[in-house]
Amino acid sequence: MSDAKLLGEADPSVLVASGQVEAPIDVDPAETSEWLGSLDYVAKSKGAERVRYLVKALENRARRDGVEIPIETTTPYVNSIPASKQPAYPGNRELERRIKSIIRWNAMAMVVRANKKNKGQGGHISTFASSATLYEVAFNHFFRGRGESGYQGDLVYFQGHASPGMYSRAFVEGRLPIDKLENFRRELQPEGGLSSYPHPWLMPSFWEYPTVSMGLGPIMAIYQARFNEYLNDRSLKDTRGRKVWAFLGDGECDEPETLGAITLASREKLDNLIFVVNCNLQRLDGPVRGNGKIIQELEAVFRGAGWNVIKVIWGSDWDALLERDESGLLAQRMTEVVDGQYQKYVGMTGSYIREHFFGKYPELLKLVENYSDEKLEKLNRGGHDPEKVFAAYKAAVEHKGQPTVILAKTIKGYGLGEAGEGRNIAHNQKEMNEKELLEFRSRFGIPISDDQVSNAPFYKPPESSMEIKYLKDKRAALGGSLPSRPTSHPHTETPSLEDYRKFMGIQLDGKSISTTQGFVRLLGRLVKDPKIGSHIVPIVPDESRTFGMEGMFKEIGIYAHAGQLYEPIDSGSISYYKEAKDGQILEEGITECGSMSSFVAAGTAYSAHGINMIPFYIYYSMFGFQRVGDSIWAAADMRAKGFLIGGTAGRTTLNGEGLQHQDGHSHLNAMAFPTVRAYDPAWAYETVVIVLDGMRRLYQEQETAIYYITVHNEDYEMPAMPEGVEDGIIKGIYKFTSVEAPGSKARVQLFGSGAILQHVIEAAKILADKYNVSSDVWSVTSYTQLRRDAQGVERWNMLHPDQPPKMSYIQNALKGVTGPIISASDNVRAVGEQLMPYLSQDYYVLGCDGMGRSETRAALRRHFEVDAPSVVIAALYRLSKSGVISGKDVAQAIGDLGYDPEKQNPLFA
Ligand SMILES: Cc1ncc(C[n+]2csc(CCOP(=O)(O)OP(=O)(O)O)c2C)c(N)n1
Ligand SMILES: [Mg+2]
Repeated sequence: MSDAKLLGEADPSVLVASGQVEAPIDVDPAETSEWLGSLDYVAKSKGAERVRYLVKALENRARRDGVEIPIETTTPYVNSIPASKQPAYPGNRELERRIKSIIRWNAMAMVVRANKKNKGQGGHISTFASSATLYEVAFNHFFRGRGESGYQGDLVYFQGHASPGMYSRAFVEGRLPIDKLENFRRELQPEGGLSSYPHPWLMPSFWEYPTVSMGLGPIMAIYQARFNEYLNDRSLKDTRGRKVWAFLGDGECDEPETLGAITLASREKLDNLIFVVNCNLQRLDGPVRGNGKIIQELEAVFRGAGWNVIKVIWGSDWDALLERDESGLLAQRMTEVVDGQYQKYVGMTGSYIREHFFGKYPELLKLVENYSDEKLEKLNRGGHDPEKVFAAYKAAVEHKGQPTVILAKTIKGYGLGEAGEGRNIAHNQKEMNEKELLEFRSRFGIPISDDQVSNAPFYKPPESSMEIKYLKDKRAALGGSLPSRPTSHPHTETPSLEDYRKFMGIQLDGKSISTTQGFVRLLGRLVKDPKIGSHIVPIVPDESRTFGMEGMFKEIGIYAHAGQLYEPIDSGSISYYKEAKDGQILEEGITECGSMSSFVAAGTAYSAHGINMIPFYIYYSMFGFQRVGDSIWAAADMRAKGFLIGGTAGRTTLNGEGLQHQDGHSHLNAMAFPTVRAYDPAWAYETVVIVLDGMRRLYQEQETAIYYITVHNEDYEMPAMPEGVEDGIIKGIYKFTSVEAPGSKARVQLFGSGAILQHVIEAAKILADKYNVSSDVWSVTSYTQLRRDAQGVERWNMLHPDQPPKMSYIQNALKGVTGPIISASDNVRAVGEQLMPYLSQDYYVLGCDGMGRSETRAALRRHFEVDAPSVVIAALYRLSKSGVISGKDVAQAIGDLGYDPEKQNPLFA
């Protein structure tokens, strides 16, 4: 056996990469035994603390003498909690096993039945099959429900693909009727159905956290746990004792979002957070780490990040073997075998396991000489052993000062046998033949007869049964069932526009500022508002100074659970970097995905905690919808409410930063998000109106929406708000001004948005002064809102052809106006073109299609053809189409305005 390459099965470089370190070879066992004997003596006589001290002292001495000692981030491939430290199991193991088997059966039946009825309906059997014990132990002993208030208990992020298991439990608990289970993935059926995955949008009284876009669940859970601390530290809600659990897959850990924020959790000492990683060693296509060990790799990553790591690898069947493993050879063998090989052992005979696993070393063969092949085949994994899982959860919930990750080893498709247990194809398994169903039924002891089994009928024990009584008692004792989401909304009185008139008069009207500054002044006022001030949550990813928000640092402080442990370098300045335990600003550092997760936590505080928190997430608009669009989609699914503020917006207005910063398409992205109401205001008062109206709708009227408002960083004079424009601002358009040309020969309608409205106003003057054309100038605050309204009206008219047609807001606004319409904005043309089908007038749109670049604003606006002369040319051109002006006159104007007709098309420039 003492082959020099004792650990020879895996390539050493792979072992290092996966956090495994090769064991050195013992060249002097007698000497080793002497040292170990001394250590044993100290351990016995003086305890663990002394042992730690001595080992550290030895290590330090060796390092001083130049001995390189590798830093090990992993422990041997055995359970973190040895059998000797395992607490007694408090539940009825037999009853719990029966309940779990029933839940397993119904979860499987739901998918099999759905696919029998409609081939290809989809669904997942194998994920829950592997994680059933992980969930059931938590349901019976740990997860706390919402309690009497409806807003207590734990916050649980269920792994998306395990949804059938959660539905199945809810069915057995009597929370979901059988009709719903029959309609798994058939959500448009009259009786209603069940959504494929956790979607609060589709099942608002059931699901709380959408997790199926992998990676987003874990990062949202981290920020949720931190937000709970924020609420507590700011004395807004007592969240102590509420745990956040995130269940995820081992394959899911390859998503950058999954692990990307784990250091935040340890830095903030989030001991209210528990990750449970179901390490079934497989993802969709095959092994997660065929040539390595995912559990060891994750242990190293989480340990390095400062987490408490609990490995649950081996079931109780292995305890006796490990106890007799005097030489440590079994632990060594467990460590050296790679995951691809472990996957192979699943479903292999006991004799194969004896030969290939234990057979590597004669000592190990001897260890199992009294074990039958059948017994070897049944040696279970830790994640399927309730006692091991219970021990891990108990340690996790009691752990202080660190978040905990539980790495539980399981088998994908556990119990499916031939139908996919541990097979590479397991993930996509959704059908089972009669033989497989029979085996499954018998293995888990479900009382369904042989002739019934092929239909995979649902099974629920009678209400009077021990199983149902036990399961209900357990949940009642833990505060009720979950998942569960309240559908009523708390009510918050919000300020009115009247309350803000004075503020607008003093701080905005007539000031030469940008809409960004206008917004920041508004935010400064809002955080002091007596009605809602303390509920505002400003969130920034290291961009406060970009937006001129640093003045708020001192005023309301940056949230830091630890307070401020240093004297800030700028402590003398009025806007010094003030961190405080009750700080209000969430300064997230450079992480849009993290900031978005905070937005989600704050924006759903109404359903998670029963209080309205009002998030304002302010960021570079370019790094929003296109960068974290999936997180925004999750926010919409979660029915989050709040305000996204896309700062430094406008492809030509953010001029110096160049191509990767200049956003002209976030409004294009935003239009596809049904709950997002997107605005591109030109004037500071428009922002005030949108925000105040939005707050009223969200927190007073209980609407569900996310407001997206782009703000620009160009200074210009902000006019006072004209009379009677509030409704137009909110609906998306209002007439800002008209310019009459003396002896006018024609009239045009000019639409402008954001910073480009100034150029539209200038164009109106040029048209009047030089070309005798009068115009009406409109501020379009939201093409998307106008389009949605018009589309709804059009649809109604189509479906009610025999009734008088309705008019859309835009049609009404433009009733009686004459002349072609020219639209210009700092966005791609498609944003303005949304209105094309709904306008009877001639409509022509200018915009910023193409890559941005660094230049002056003037040069960029000419380049993209949205400056005043561009608007004038477009207006004259459209007038020429109706014969009011000749083509020759337009050509003349192009020359007069210093325009190069052969200039490059900006789209490809
Ligand atoms: C962002 C994202 N990419 C891809 C998928 C498709 N997908 C669903 S499950 C899955 C494999 C999951 O493997 P793992 O995380 O190990 O979970 P398991 O089912 O094994 O517990 C994949 C690729 C997804 N849901 N989300
Ligand atoms: Mg997996």
